[in-house]
Amino acid sequence: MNCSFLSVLAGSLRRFVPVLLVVAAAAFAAETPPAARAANAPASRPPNILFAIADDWGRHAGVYGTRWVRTPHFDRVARDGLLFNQAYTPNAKCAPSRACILTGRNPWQLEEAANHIPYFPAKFKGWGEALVEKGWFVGHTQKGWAPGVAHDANGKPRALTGRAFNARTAPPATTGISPNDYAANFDDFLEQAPAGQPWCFWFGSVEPHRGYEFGSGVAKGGHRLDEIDHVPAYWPDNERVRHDMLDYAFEVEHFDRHLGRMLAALERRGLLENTLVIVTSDHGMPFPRGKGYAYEASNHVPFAAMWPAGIKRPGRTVDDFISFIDLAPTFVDVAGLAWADTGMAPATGRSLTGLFRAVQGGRIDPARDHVLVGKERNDVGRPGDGGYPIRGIIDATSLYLHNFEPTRWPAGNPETGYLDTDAGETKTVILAQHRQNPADPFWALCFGLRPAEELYDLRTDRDCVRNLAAQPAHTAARDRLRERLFAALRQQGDPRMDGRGSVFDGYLHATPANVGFYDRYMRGENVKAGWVKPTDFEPRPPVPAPAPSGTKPTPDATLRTRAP
Ligand SMILES: [Ca+2]
Repeated sequence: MNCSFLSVLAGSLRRFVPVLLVVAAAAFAAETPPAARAANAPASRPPNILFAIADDWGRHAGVYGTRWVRTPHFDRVARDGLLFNQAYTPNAKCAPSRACILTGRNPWQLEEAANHIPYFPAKFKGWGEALVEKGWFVGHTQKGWAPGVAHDANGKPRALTGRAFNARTAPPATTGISPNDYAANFDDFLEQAPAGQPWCFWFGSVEPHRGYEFGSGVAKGGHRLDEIDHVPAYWPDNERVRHDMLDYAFEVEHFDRHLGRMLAALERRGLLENTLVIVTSDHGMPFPRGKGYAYEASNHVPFAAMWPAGIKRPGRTVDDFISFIDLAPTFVDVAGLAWADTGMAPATGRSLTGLFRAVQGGRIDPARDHVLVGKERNDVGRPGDGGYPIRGIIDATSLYLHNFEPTRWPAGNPETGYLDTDAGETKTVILAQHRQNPADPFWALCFGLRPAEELYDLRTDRDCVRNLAAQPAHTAARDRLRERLFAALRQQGDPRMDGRGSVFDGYLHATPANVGFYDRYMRGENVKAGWVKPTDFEPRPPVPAPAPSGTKPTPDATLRTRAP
């Protein structure tokens, strides 16, 4: 055997072995049930877990190419771990998004917890509770699962994300930023973590949730209005909107700075090597047509994972589609637990550990080629506390949405201030423009009625403003996506698929003062909504503006009867 043969052989192996490992990892992830996976988990000590979740942070980070939001610490987690390009929450609102994270189930599989501000059903255990039962030290700072009420079957408050660590405060940089000194509270948590016991900490910032201090991004963050390279096509591009975006950026940077301090604390204590750090956000930015809707800007989230002892070949970028329902199986998996022993309802998501152990980037597991999204009632503000039910599917080329009640207002009724969209400068600008010019296209894009079906080409239309669903050239693609979506929903027991969809509207909102908001307001009662401005309320229902080009309502009555 000569040297040249050896080097050829070695070269062949180098090319071939990664392929084998990838195929093995994909097959492992796709076919191995959770119980068997736990048996295969490394025998060594499970990692600690730091789960950092921002509130309303869209997919804006330096490592994604965003110039106007600076996130050196998120970028570091991605660089020293994995950057996920296609991570989605199933539902772009705080409480349902976090319910999916905790349970591994989609919103339509969570009864009341599909809604925002619900009574979280006692029957659905989360991984935070499961880890405590298995001897983990679990804590959180600020926002865990929220907002809503979570009691056990005996009416006792549940600790879905462990003990609260909120004692430390620091003067905030703006009036919109929390005084919680998140990183100092993490230090307290680490001080109290018993030696030899695995721990899990949930860092739930309330940034960049609104409100913002107007102009703070420029005045205090050192940003410039011309840093923004793209104002989404559904907002007017003017100084007020750009300020609003930079004020959001400044709050993202606050979250990122605390993340940096937490990483430094782990390094100081020699804990970084065997800690799984996952950094993400519950959903997209709190602007019109972002949070609370079901577009790219709503559900597509930043996501990076670092774990020096457990992630192979750090620095990879993963293009597989992953969903928040994959997080619960991941945490149970790395903890070395069998799902069946956790007492949690069956998960729909799948552990990400196969991707951690893979060796290449890009597309890894062929089965991870799409995600499902869907919502029911977010905020109140429609007759009878009705929601705006949507289901959707996203793959590498398309986003398809099915709107089950297209006669309802997607962001909530105009007369009650579009309650699904938090108050803010961009909302104020768009509503003011519309009052001056009823044909203003931005109002129609953000607050106007939607057709029953929407289809967007994500390769050319990331802003999702050119609806192709009614165009003859795209009906085959539309029908194929609808069938794939509905087949998956039927398999997952979605009440929308068998005529029981209205059950979600009937679940009681957990803030008694807001129950029946729309009907009480219209009867003349002085009902308050602290998250919008009095000027957001329209004096009378606007006449719906003509649908923007390509978004004509689908005149397909059979569709509605097929999909109750
Ligand atoms: Ca949120």
